[in-house]
Amino acid sequence: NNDRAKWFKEAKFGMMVHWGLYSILGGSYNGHTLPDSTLKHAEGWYAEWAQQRLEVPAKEYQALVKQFNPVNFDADQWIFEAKNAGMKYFVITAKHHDGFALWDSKVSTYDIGSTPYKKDILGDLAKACKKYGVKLGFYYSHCEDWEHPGGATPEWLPRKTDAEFEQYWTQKCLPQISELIHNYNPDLFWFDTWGDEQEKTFISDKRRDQLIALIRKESPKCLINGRISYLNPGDDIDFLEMMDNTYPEKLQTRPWQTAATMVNSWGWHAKDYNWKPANQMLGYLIGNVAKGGNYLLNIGPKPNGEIPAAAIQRLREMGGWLTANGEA
Ligand code: JFZ
Repeated sequence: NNDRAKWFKEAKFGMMVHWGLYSILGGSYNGHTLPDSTLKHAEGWYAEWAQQRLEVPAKEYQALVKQFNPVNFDADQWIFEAKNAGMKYFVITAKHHDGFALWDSKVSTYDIGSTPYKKDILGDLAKACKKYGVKLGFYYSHCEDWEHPGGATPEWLPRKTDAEFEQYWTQKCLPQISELIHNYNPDLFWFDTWGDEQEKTFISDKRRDQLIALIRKESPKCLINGRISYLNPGDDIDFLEMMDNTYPEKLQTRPWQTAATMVNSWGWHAKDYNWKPANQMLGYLIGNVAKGGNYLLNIGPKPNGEIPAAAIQRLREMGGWLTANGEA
């Protein structure tokens, strides 16, 4: 369906947000900070991987729900900054690999309803998106889930059986996708796989098509990204996803985008000072747009709900340039 993706092709520039329990840790745990070569798996900067890479015991990690209290969260301000930067869509981690649901989920207590905050974060964001004319998307980790006993885990941990994964799939993944559609009517789902061994079997063509069919039935307008099955996205997805921070040289035939970071990490990392200058990121945006693609630029808000000042500054610099050049 070419019509469905029309807005996406015209949108060019979007905001991604990684925000969840990992934001509380900010890339550090128990005296270790990512990356840390003294730990076996603490490679890379991705703070949203802290539970696994910094070896946080599951019980202790999951107890972070009692600390998630973003009192300074202001949905209107977030979406205002996105709009002001020239962004036309917004994609937030409804559920990342840790399995925590950023909304009040009926099928899991590992959710916003168990936090002291409790408020309807995704509802407030949906409202603000409507107000500013910004499309709403949800990142949902459909393969990895480190809370459900059947969800996929990193390759160095014991592998779940297919029957166990099926439990996760039918008890948590599919019902939560339905919930997100019915509660918030999103314009897009951003699924995440990267072609590892588990994806090949857990996200079989059959499960991929089952998930696509569910979304098509419940929300015909909703876009689905190619990373629903990195190795085998099939013909029914709406756009391709490049590798993270990767900018293709060639023109693509299908709509596509690059998701990218302002620093090294996606989730908030208090010691990741590797900010890319605004003009460098404008270069990536322009390069992608010249080849018919989009640029989905990520922000990692702090646990209290604030967008880091360095990110705000860059958003405003980019928006200022786009406005001055008649592009926003
Ligand atoms: C995944 C996640 O593991 C990560 O935490 C973040 O959410 C990012 C946007 O997506 O990481 C990936 C996925 C795919 C590739 C690299 C990192 N890839 O294909 O190169």
